[in-house]
Amino acid sequence: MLKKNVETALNGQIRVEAQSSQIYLSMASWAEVKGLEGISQFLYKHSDEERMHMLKLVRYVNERGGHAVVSELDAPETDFGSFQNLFKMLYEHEIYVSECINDLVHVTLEEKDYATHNFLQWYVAEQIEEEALARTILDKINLIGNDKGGLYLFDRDIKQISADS
Ligand code: OFO
Repeated sequence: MLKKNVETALNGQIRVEAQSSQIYLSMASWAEVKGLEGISQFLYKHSDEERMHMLKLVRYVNERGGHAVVSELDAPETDFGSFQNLFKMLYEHEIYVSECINDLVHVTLEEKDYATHNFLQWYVAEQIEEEALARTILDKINLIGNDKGGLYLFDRDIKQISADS
């Protein structure tokens, strides 16, 4: 049975993952409208992955005798300015998510809930990967600068990244 504190913290993370999914969906839609096909494909997939992260938490909370709560979300932005800015926002958002996961892990240690602590290790590992991927993307973006041909290749590359992952 989950302790109340842990259940509340997990429900908070359910909201964070749901919000992440919405933000990336909005980014995907923006990129699609701008004709950035590869980028939008990558972001649609990323949005689905966040929903999967959310669902995994929902199932866990309920399985442990808690009640996973679906809460209201903030409307994400609809205009991301440039694809460079979009990926900067994505990276910053992933750092924020990692901090949320760390706080959550901290609660499980305080409450001596080692089962939940163990369950959360998957998220800890996932965040390492997501941050690394976002950093790689930002490095690529810095390399191409404002070169149009570079953007074409980047869009193609990122399509490949999303097909491989
Ligand atoms: Fe990209 O964040 Fe979920 O965990």
